[in-house]
Amino acid sequence: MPRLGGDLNSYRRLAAGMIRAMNLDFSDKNPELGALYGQHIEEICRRHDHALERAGASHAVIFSGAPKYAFLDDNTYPFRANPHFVGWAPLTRLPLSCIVYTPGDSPVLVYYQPQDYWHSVPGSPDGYWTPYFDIRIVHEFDDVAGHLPENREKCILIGEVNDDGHAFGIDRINPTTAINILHHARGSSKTGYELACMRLAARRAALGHIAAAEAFDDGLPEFAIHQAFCEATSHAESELPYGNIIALNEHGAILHYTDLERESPGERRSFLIDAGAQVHGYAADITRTYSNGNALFSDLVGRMESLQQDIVNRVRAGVDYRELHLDTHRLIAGVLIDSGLASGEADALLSEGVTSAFMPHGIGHLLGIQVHDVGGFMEDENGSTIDPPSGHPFLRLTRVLEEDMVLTIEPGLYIIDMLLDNLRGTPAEPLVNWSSVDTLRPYGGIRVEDNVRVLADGCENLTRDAFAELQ
Ligand SMILES: [Mn+2]
Repeated sequence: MPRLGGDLNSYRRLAAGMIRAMNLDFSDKNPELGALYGQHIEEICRRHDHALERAGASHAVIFSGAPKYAFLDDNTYPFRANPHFVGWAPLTRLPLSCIVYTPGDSPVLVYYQPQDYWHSVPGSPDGYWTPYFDIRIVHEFDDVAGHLPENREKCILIGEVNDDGHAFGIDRINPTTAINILHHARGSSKTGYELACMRLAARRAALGHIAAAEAFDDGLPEFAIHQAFCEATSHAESELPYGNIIALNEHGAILHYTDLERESPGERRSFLIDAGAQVHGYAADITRTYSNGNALFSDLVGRMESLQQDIVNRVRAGVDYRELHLDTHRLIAGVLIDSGLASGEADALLSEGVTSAFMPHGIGHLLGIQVHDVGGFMEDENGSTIDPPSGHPFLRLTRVLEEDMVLTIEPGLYIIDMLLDNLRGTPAEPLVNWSSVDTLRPYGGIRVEDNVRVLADGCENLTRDAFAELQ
Protein backbone atom coordinates (compact mmCIF):
# COMPACT_ATOMS: atom_id res chain seq x y z
CA MET A 1 0.00 0.00 0.00
CA PRO A 2 1.63 3.27 -1.10
CA ARG A 3 2.35 5.52 1.84
CA LEU A 4 3.10 8.72 -0.03
CA GLY A 5 1.14 7.77 -3.09
CA GLY A 6 4.03 8.25 -5.45
CA ASP A 7 3.32 11.97 -5.82
CA LEU A 8 6.66 13.77 -6.22
CA ASN A 9 5.48 16.74 -4.15
CA SER A 10 4.98 14.38 -1.23
CA TYR A 11 8.71 13.51 -1.16
CA ARG A 12 9.62 17.18 -1.16
CA ARG A 13 7.17 17.84 1.68
CA LEU A 14 8.57 14.89 3.62
CA ALA A 15 12.09 16.35 3.34
CA ALA A 16 10.94 19.91 4.01
CA GLY A 17 9.31 18.75 7.25
CA MET A 18 12.54 17.12 8.38
CA ILE A 19 14.59 20.20 7.42
CA ARG A 20 12.31 22.33 9.60
CA ALA A 21 12.31 19.85 12.45
CA MET A 22 16.10 19.55 12.41
CA ASN A 23 16.60 23.25 11.74
CA LEU A 24 18.98 22.45 8.88
CA ASP A 25 20.45 25.47 7.12
CA PHE A 26 22.30 24.73 3.89
CA SER A 27 22.78 28.41 3.05
CA ASP A 28 25.84 30.65 3.30
CA LYS A 29 24.11 32.51 6.15
CA ASN A 30 24.44 29.47 8.42
CA PRO A 31 25.93 30.90 11.64
CA GLU A 32 27.61 27.62 12.60
CA LEU A 33 29.52 27.61 9.31
CA GLY A 34 30.22 31.31 9.72
CA ALA A 35 31.82 30.69 13.11
CA LEU A 36 34.20 28.12 11.63
CA TYR A 37 35.04 29.88 8.39
CA GLY A 38 37.74 32.22 9.72
CA GLN A 39 39.89 29.31 10.92
CA HIS A 40 39.34 27.58 7.59
CA ILE A 41 40.65 30.60 5.67
CA GLU A 42 43.67 30.78 7.98
CA GLU A 43 44.49 27.15 7.18
CA ILE A 44 43.98 27.68 3.43
CA CYS A 45 46.29 30.71 3.61
CA ARG A 46 48.93 28.66 5.47
CA ARG A 47 48.81 25.95 2.79
CA HIS A 48 49.25 28.55 0.06
CA ASP A 49 52.07 30.30 1.95
CA HIS A 50 53.92 26.99 1.98
CA ALA A 51 53.10 26.14 -1.65
CA LEU A 52 54.18 29.59 -2.88
CA GLU A 53 57.40 29.46 -0.95
CA ARG A 54 58.30 26.06 -2.37
CA ALA A 55 57.30 27.13 -5.87
CA GLY A 56 59.39 30.28 -5.54
CA ALA A 57 56.47 32.57 -6.29
CA SER A 58 54.90 35.56 -4.54
CA HIS A 59 51.25 35.42 -5.56
CA ALA A 60 48.68 32.72 -6.30
CA VAL A 61 45.88 33.50 -8.74
CA ILE A 62 43.08 30.97 -8.42
CA PHE A 63 40.79 31.12 -11.46
CA SER A 64 37.24 29.84 -10.93
CA GLY A 65 36.89 28.50 -14.47
CA ALA A 66 35.05 29.31 -17.66
CA PRO A 67 31.78 27.96 -19.04
CA LYS A 68 32.33 25.29 -21.72
CA TYR A 69 30.37 25.24 -24.93
CA ALA A 70 29.06 22.09 -26.58
CA PHE A 71 30.60 21.46 -29.99
CA LEU A 72 29.15 23.74 -32.68
CA ASP A 73 26.59 24.99 -30.20
CA ASP A 74 25.90 28.13 -28.22
CA ASN A 75 24.83 26.18 -25.13
CA THR A 76 27.21 25.47 -22.30
CA TYR A 77 27.64 22.38 -20.14
CA PRO A 78 26.71 22.78 -16.49
CA PHE A 79 29.47 24.83 -14.86
CA ARG A 80 31.84 23.04 -12.47
CA ALA A 81 34.06 25.45 -10.59
CA ASN A 82 37.77 24.83 -10.08
CA PRO A 83 37.88 22.81 -6.83
CA HIS A 84 40.78 24.97 -5.60
CA PHE A 85 38.52 28.01 -5.92
CA VAL A 86 35.71 26.23 -4.04
CA GLY A 87 38.21 25.43 -1.28
CA TRP A 88 38.60 29.16 -0.67
CA ALA A 89 34.97 30.21 -0.73
CA PRO A 90 31.50 28.69 -1.07
CA LEU A 91 31.20 30.10 -4.60
CA THR A 92 30.31 27.16 -6.79
CA ARG A 93 28.60 29.29 -9.42
CA LEU A 94 30.91 32.19 -10.11
CA PRO A 95 32.62 31.65 -13.47
CA LEU A 96 35.40 33.89 -14.82
CA SER A 97 36.37 35.15 -11.38
CA CYS A 98 39.64 34.99 -9.44
CA ILE A 99 41.04 34.86 -5.97
CA VAL A 100 44.41 36.58 -5.75
CA TYR A 101 46.44 35.61 -2.72
CA THR A 102 49.62 37.28 -1.53
CA PRO A 103 51.01 35.99 1.78
CA GLY A 104 50.37 38.48 4.53
CA ASP A 105 47.52 40.26 2.71
CA SER A 106 43.79 39.63 2.76
CA PRO A 107 42.87 37.52 -0.25
CA VAL A 108 41.43 39.58 -3.08
CA LEU A 109 38.28 38.24 -4.70
CA VAL A 110 37.80 39.58 -8.21
CA TYR A 111 34.08 38.98 -8.52
CA TYR A 112 32.83 38.97 -12.08
CA GLN A 113 29.25 40.17 -12.27
CA PRO A 114 28.48 40.68 -15.96
CA GLN A 115 25.79 43.02 -17.14
CA ASP A 116 23.71 40.55 -19.04
CA TYR A 117 19.98 40.37 -19.64
CA TRP A 118 20.11 36.94 -21.36
CA HIS A 119 21.30 34.99 -18.34
CA SER A 120 20.95 35.24 -14.61
CA VAL A 121 24.05 36.86 -13.12
CA PRO A 122 25.67 36.36 -9.71
CA GLY A 123 24.04 38.52 -7.07
CA SER A 124 25.90 40.90 -4.81
CA PRO A 125 28.38 39.19 -2.48
CA ASP A 126 26.59 38.23 0.72
CA GLY A 127 27.22 35.59 3.36
CA TYR A 128 29.55 34.59 6.17
CA TRP A 129 32.53 34.51 3.80
CA THR A 130 32.46 38.14 2.66
CA PRO A 131 34.41 39.74 5.57
CA TYR A 132 37.46 37.62 4.76
CA PHE A 133 38.00 38.97 1.25
CA ASP A 134 38.93 42.26 -0.32
CA ILE A 135 36.12 42.02 -2.87
CA ARG A 136 36.43 43.83 -6.21
CA ILE A 137 33.30 43.61 -8.32
CA VAL A 138 33.93 43.88 -12.05
CA HIS A 139 31.28 44.08 -14.74
CA GLU A 140 33.58 43.50 -17.74
CA PHE A 141 35.79 40.41 -17.92
CA ASP A 142 38.58 42.51 -19.40
CA ASP A 143 38.72 44.39 -16.09
CA VAL A 144 39.62 41.25 -14.08
CA ALA A 145 43.27 41.43 -15.14
CA GLY A 146 43.61 44.93 -13.68
CA HIS A 147 43.24 43.50 -10.16
CA LEU A 148 46.13 41.02 -10.53
CA PRO A 149 49.68 41.76 -9.36
CA GLU A 150 51.54 43.71 -12.02
CA ASN A 151 54.56 41.45 -12.04
CA ARG A 152 53.11 38.32 -13.63
CA GLU A 153 56.43 36.53 -13.38
CA LYS A 154 55.95 36.33 -9.62
CA CYS A 155 52.50 34.74 -10.00
CA ILE A 156 51.35 31.19 -10.34
CA LEU A 157 47.94 30.45 -11.77
CA ILE A 158 45.85 27.61 -10.35
CA GLY A 159 43.01 26.65 -12.62
CA GLU A 160 41.93 25.27 -15.96
CA VAL A 161 43.11 27.36 -18.88
CA ASN A 162 41.59 26.54 -22.27
CA ASP A 163 41.84 30.09 -23.54
CA ASP A 164 44.94 32.28 -23.34
CA GLY A 165 42.81 35.09 -21.96
CA HIS A 166 42.14 32.99 -18.85
CA ALA A 167 45.85 32.85 -17.95
CA PHE A 168 46.07 36.66 -17.62
CA GLY A 169 49.61 36.60 -19.00
CA ILE A 170 50.82 34.22 -16.28
CA ASP A 171 53.23 31.59 -17.60
CA ARG A 172 53.38 29.30 -14.56
CA ILE A 173 50.12 27.41 -14.71
CA ASN A 174 49.42 24.72 -12.09
CA PRO A 175 53.07 24.14 -11.19
CA THR A 176 53.46 20.59 -9.91
CA THR A 177 55.36 21.60 -6.77
CA ALA A 178 52.51 23.80 -5.56
CA ILE A 179 49.70 21.51 -6.70
CA ASN A 180 51.25 18.53 -4.91
CA ILE A 181 51.47 20.48 -1.66
CA LEU A 182 47.89 21.71 -1.91
CA HIS A 183 46.51 18.30 -2.90
CA HIS A 184 48.41 16.45 -0.20
CA ALA A 185 47.11 18.83 2.45
CA ARG A 186 43.54 18.61 1.15
CA GLY A 187 43.64 14.82 1.22
CA SER A 188 45.30 14.63 4.64
CA SER A 189 42.70 16.49 6.69
CA LYS A 190 39.54 18.50 6.52
CA THR A 191 39.19 21.76 8.46
CA GLY A 192 36.43 22.19 11.04
CA TYR A 193 34.49 24.24 8.50
CA GLU A 194 34.83 21.55 5.86
CA LEU A 195 33.69 18.89 8.33
CA ALA A 196 30.64 21.00 9.18
CA CYS A 197 29.81 21.36 5.46
CA MET A 198 30.19 17.61 5.02
CA ARG A 199 27.96 16.82 8.02
CA LEU A 200 25.32 19.01 6.42
CA ALA A 201 25.87 17.35 3.03
CA ALA A 202 25.40 13.95 4.72
CA ARG A 203 22.07 15.13 6.15
CA ARG A 204 21.00 16.51 2.81
CA ALA A 205 21.86 13.23 1.08
CA ALA A 206 20.13 11.22 3.83
CA LEU A 207 16.93 13.22 3.17
CA GLY A 208 17.20 12.10 -0.44
CA HIS A 209 17.83 8.49 0.53
CA ILE A 210 14.81 8.43 2.85
CA ALA A 211 12.61 9.81 0.07
CA ALA A 212 14.08 7.38 -2.48
CA ALA A 213 13.46 4.39 -0.21
CA GLU A 214 9.84 5.54 0.18
CA ALA A 215 9.56 5.92 -3.59
CA PHE A 216 10.89 2.38 -4.05
CA ASP A 217 8.29 1.10 -1.57
CA ASP A 218 5.68 3.06 -3.50
CA GLY A 219 6.57 1.10 -6.63
CA LEU A 220 8.00 3.96 -8.66
CA PRO A 221 10.39 3.36 -11.58
CA GLU A 222 14.06 4.36 -11.48
CA PHE A 223 13.51 7.75 -13.12
CA ALA A 224 10.82 8.76 -10.62
CA ILE A 225 12.92 7.53 -7.67
CA HIS A 226 15.69 9.77 -8.97
CA GLN A 227 13.23 12.66 -9.14
CA ALA A 228 12.11 11.95 -5.57
CA PHE A 229 15.77 12.10 -4.49
CA CYS A 230 16.28 15.44 -6.27
CA GLU A 231 13.05 16.82 -4.76
CA ALA A 232 14.10 15.86 -1.24
CA THR A 233 17.65 17.21 -1.56
CA SER A 234 16.46 20.23 -3.54
CA HIS A 235 19.25 19.55 -6.02
CA ALA A 236 18.97 20.12 -9.73
CA GLU A 237 20.64 17.23 -11.51
CA SER A 238 23.63 19.43 -12.37
CA GLU A 239 24.13 20.25 -8.68
CA LEU A 240 24.56 16.62 -7.63
CA PRO A 241 28.17 15.79 -6.78
CA TYR A 242 27.97 12.82 -9.20
CA GLY A 243 25.33 11.17 -11.34
CA ASN A 244 22.88 9.23 -9.19
CA ILE A 245 23.01 5.45 -9.41
CA ILE A 246 19.39 4.32 -9.06
CA ALA A 247 19.32 0.64 -9.90
CA LEU A 248 16.41 -1.76 -9.62
CA ASN A 249 16.88 -5.52 -9.82
CA GLU A 250 19.74 -6.78 -12.03
CA HIS A 251 20.81 -3.18 -12.79
CA GLY A 252 22.49 -3.21 -9.37
CA ALA A 253 25.29 -5.30 -10.92
CA ILE A 254 26.31 -2.40 -13.20
CA LEU A 255 28.72 -0.52 -10.95
CA HIS A 256 28.10 2.92 -12.46
CA TYR A 257 24.57 2.38 -13.71
CA THR A 258 23.27 5.80 -14.71
CA ASP A 259 20.49 4.95 -17.14
CA LEU A 260 17.13 5.55 -15.60
CA GLU A 261 14.25 3.36 -16.72
CA ARG A 262 11.07 5.39 -17.10
CA GLU A 263 8.79 2.37 -16.60
CA SER A 264 8.43 0.24 -13.49
CA PRO A 265 9.74 -3.29 -13.89
CA GLY A 266 7.09 -5.96 -13.52
CA GLU A 267 8.69 -7.25 -10.36
CA ARG A 268 10.61 -5.16 -7.81
CA ARG A 269 13.17 -7.43 -6.24
CA SER A 270 15.98 -5.14 -5.11
CA PHE A 271 17.06 -1.51 -5.06
CA LEU A 272 20.64 -0.21 -5.00
CA ILE A 273 21.00 3.55 -4.63
CA ASP A 274 24.37 5.33 -4.69
CA ALA A 275 23.52 9.00 -4.50
CA GLY A 276 24.99 12.04 -2.83
CA ALA A 277 24.40 15.68 -2.12
CA GLN A 278 26.58 18.71 -1.57
CA VAL A 279 26.70 21.77 0.62
CA HIS A 280 28.91 24.65 -0.53
CA GLY A 281 30.74 22.28 -2.85
CA TYR A 282 31.46 19.57 -0.25
CA ALA A 283 30.08 16.16 -1.13
CA ALA A 284 28.36 13.25 0.54
CA ASP A 285 28.55 9.87 -1.23
CA ILE A 286 26.16 7.30 0.20
CA THR A 287 25.02 3.87 -0.96
CA ARG A 288 22.25 1.70 0.40
CA THR A 289 20.75 -1.55 -0.86
CA TYR A 290 17.20 -2.72 -0.16
CA SER A 291 15.63 -6.12 -0.60
CA ASN A 292 11.98 -6.55 -1.41
CA GLY A 293 11.75 -9.69 0.66
CA ASN A 294 13.62 -12.58 -0.99
CA ALA A 295 15.15 -14.54 1.88
CA LEU A 296 18.54 -15.31 0.31
CA PHE A 297 19.06 -11.74 -0.94
CA SER A 298 17.80 -10.21 2.33
CA ASP A 299 20.18 -12.43 4.26
CA LEU A 300 23.07 -11.34 2.04
CA VAL A 301 22.17 -7.65 2.48
CA GLY A 302 22.26 -8.20 6.24
CA ARG A 303 25.65 -9.89 6.04
CA MET A 304 27.12 -7.10 3.89
CA GLU A 305 25.68 -4.52 6.28
CA SER A 306 27.50 -6.11 9.23
CA LEU A 307 30.67 -6.61 7.17
CA GLN A 308 30.61 -2.91 6.34
CA GLN A 309 30.20 -1.97 10.01
CA ASP A 310 33.05 -4.31 10.89
CA ILE A 311 35.36 -2.42 8.49
CA VAL A 312 34.10 0.98 9.69
CA ASN A 313 34.96 -0.09 13.24
CA ARG A 314 38.57 -0.68 12.20
CA VAL A 315 39.02 2.89 10.93
CA ARG A 316 41.38 4.97 13.07
CA ALA A 317 44.48 7.09 12.58
CA GLY A 318 47.56 5.02 11.76
CA VAL A 319 45.69 2.24 9.93
CA ASP A 320 46.91 1.46 6.41
CA TYR A 321 43.90 1.77 4.11
CA ARG A 322 45.34 -0.91 1.83
CA GLU A 323 45.03 -3.31 4.76
CA LEU A 324 41.36 -2.38 5.21
CA HIS A 325 40.82 -3.21 1.56
CA LEU A 326 42.55 -6.59 1.89
CA ASP A 327 40.71 -7.30 5.18
CA THR A 328 37.47 -6.66 3.30
CA HIS A 329 38.37 -9.37 0.79
CA ARG A 330 38.93 -11.82 3.65
CA LEU A 331 35.56 -10.91 5.13
CA ILE A 332 33.88 -11.21 1.71
CA ALA A 333 35.31 -14.72 1.45
CA GLY A 334 33.59 -15.49 4.76
CA VAL A 335 30.29 -14.08 3.51
CA LEU A 336 30.53 -16.13 0.31
CA ILE A 337 31.15 -19.32 2.31
CA ASP A 338 28.53 -18.64 5.01
CA SER A 339 25.84 -17.78 2.47
CA GLY A 340 26.61 -20.80 0.30
CA LEU A 341 27.77 -18.78 -2.72
CA ALA A 342 31.17 -20.41 -2.59
CA SER A 343 32.95 -23.20 -0.80
CA GLY A 344 36.48 -24.11 0.19
CA GLU A 345 39.05 -22.20 2.18
CA ALA A 346 38.87 -18.42 2.48
CA ASP A 347 42.50 -18.14 1.38
CA ALA A 348 41.76 -20.04 -1.82
CA LEU A 349 38.81 -17.75 -2.59
CA LEU A 350 41.21 -14.81 -2.33
CA SER A 351 44.12 -16.28 -4.24
CA GLU A 352 41.97 -17.74 -7.04
CA GLY A 353 40.28 -14.38 -7.64
CA VAL A 354 36.82 -15.39 -6.46
CA THR A 355 36.40 -12.48 -4.03
CA SER A 356 37.64 -10.07 -6.70
CA ALA A 357 35.02 -11.34 -9.16
CA PHE A 358 32.28 -10.66 -6.60
CA MET A 359 33.78 -7.34 -5.41
CA PRO A 360 35.78 -5.80 -8.25
CA HIS A 361 36.21 -2.28 -6.86
CA GLY A 362 38.14 -0.63 -4.06
CA ILE A 363 36.82 -0.40 -0.51
CA GLY A 364 36.56 3.38 -0.88
CA HIS A 365 38.24 6.71 -1.51
CA LEU A 366 38.87 10.15 -0.09
CA LEU A 367 35.90 12.48 -0.12
CA GLY A 368 35.63 16.26 -0.09
CA ILE A 369 35.21 18.91 -2.73
CA GLN A 370 35.57 16.18 -5.31
CA VAL A 371 33.63 13.01 -4.73
CA HIS A 372 36.85 11.11 -5.39
CA ASP A 373 38.94 13.71 -3.64
CA VAL A 374 42.55 14.41 -4.50
CA GLY A 375 45.61 13.05 -2.75
CA GLY A 376 44.55 9.43 -2.33
CA PHE A 377 47.84 8.00 -3.58
CA MET A 378 50.19 10.66 -2.20
CA GLU A 379 52.89 9.46 0.15
CA ASP A 380 54.05 12.99 0.85
CA GLU A 381 53.69 16.53 -0.44
CA ASN A 382 56.61 16.10 -2.86
CA GLY A 383 54.67 13.92 -5.25
CA SER A 384 55.79 10.42 -4.20
CA THR A 385 52.94 7.98 -4.58
CA ILE A 386 51.89 4.67 -3.00
CA ASP A 387 50.75 1.92 -5.36
CA PRO A 388 47.64 -0.13 -4.70
CA PRO A 389 48.30 -3.73 -3.59
CA SER A 390 49.06 -6.05 -6.50
CA GLY A 391 45.88 -7.49 -8.00
CA HIS A 392 43.84 -4.53 -6.70
CA PRO A 393 44.38 -1.80 -9.30
CA PHE A 394 41.10 -0.01 -8.67
CA LEU A 395 41.82 1.01 -5.09
CA ARG A 396 41.80 4.83 -5.05
CA LEU A 397 43.21 5.40 -1.58
CA THR A 398 46.48 3.77 -0.53
CA ARG A 399 47.59 5.93 2.39
CA VAL A 400 47.95 5.47 6.11
CA LEU A 401 44.94 7.15 7.70
CA GLU A 402 45.36 10.47 9.47
CA GLU A 403 43.11 12.34 11.86
CA ASP A 404 40.39 14.36 10.12
CA MET A 405 40.76 12.58 6.81
CA VAL A 406 37.31 11.94 5.36
CA LEU A 407 36.79 8.83 3.28
CA THR A 408 34.23 6.26 2.25
CA ILE A 409 33.87 2.64 3.31
CA GLU A 410 31.87 0.87 0.62
CA PRO A 411 32.15 -2.88 0.31
CA GLY A 412 30.03 -4.53 -2.35
CA LEU A 413 29.04 -7.92 -3.68
CA TYR A 414 27.63 -8.32 -7.19
CA ILE A 415 26.68 -10.90 -9.78
CA ILE A 416 28.70 -9.62 -12.75
CA ASP A 417 28.66 -12.33 -15.41
CA MET A 418 31.56 -10.80 -17.33
CA LEU A 419 33.83 -11.34 -14.30
CA LEU A 420 32.35 -14.58 -13.01
CA ASP A 421 32.63 -16.13 -16.50
CA ASN A 422 36.38 -15.53 -16.31
CA LEU A 423 36.50 -18.05 -13.44
CA ARG A 424 35.22 -20.86 -15.69
CA GLY A 425 37.90 -23.33 -16.57
CA THR A 426 40.17 -22.11 -13.73
CA PRO A 427 40.77 -23.64 -10.28
CA ALA A 428 38.15 -21.18 -9.05
CA GLU A 429 35.29 -22.74 -11.01
CA PRO A 430 34.53 -25.59 -8.56
CA LEU A 431 34.69 -23.15 -5.62
CA VAL A 432 31.71 -21.14 -6.88
CA ASN A 433 28.17 -22.34 -6.27
CA TRP A 434 26.81 -21.56 -9.72
CA SER A 435 23.20 -22.36 -8.92
CA SER A 436 23.27 -19.74 -6.12
CA VAL A 437 24.79 -17.34 -8.63
CA ASP A 438 21.83 -18.02 -10.95
CA THR A 439 19.40 -17.45 -8.07
CA LEU A 440 20.96 -14.12 -7.16
CA ARG A 441 21.49 -12.75 -10.68
CA PRO A 442 18.04 -11.09 -10.89
CA TYR A 443 18.91 -9.07 -7.75
CA GLY A 444 22.02 -7.46 -9.25
CA GLY A 445 24.21 -6.61 -6.32
CA ILE A 446 24.73 -5.05 -2.93
CA ARG A 447 26.78 -2.06 -1.81
CA VAL A 448 26.74 -0.31 1.55
CA GLU A 449 28.63 2.98 1.73
CA ASP A 450 29.22 5.38 4.60
CA ASN A 451 31.38 8.50 4.85
CA VAL A 452 33.64 8.57 7.87
CA ARG A 453 36.01 11.05 9.48
CA VAL A 454 39.15 9.48 10.91
CA LEU A 455 39.78 10.08 14.62
CA ALA A 456 42.77 9.18 16.77
CA ASP A 457 40.95 6.20 18.26
CA GLY A 458 38.14 5.44 15.83
CA CYS A 459 35.94 7.40 13.49
CA GLU A 460 32.95 9.68 13.24
CA ASN A 461 30.37 8.18 10.91
CA LEU A 462 28.89 11.20 9.11
CA THR A 463 26.37 9.03 7.29
CA ARG A 464 24.98 6.96 10.18
CA ASP A 465 24.81 10.10 12.35
CA ALA A 466 22.78 11.82 9.64
CA PHE A 467 20.30 8.94 9.27
CA ALA A 468 20.01 8.63 13.07
CA GLU A 469 19.22 12.33 13.41
CA LEU A 470 16.50 12.11 10.76
CA GLN A 471 14.82 9.01 12.20
MN1 LIG B 1 31.93 6.21 -3.26
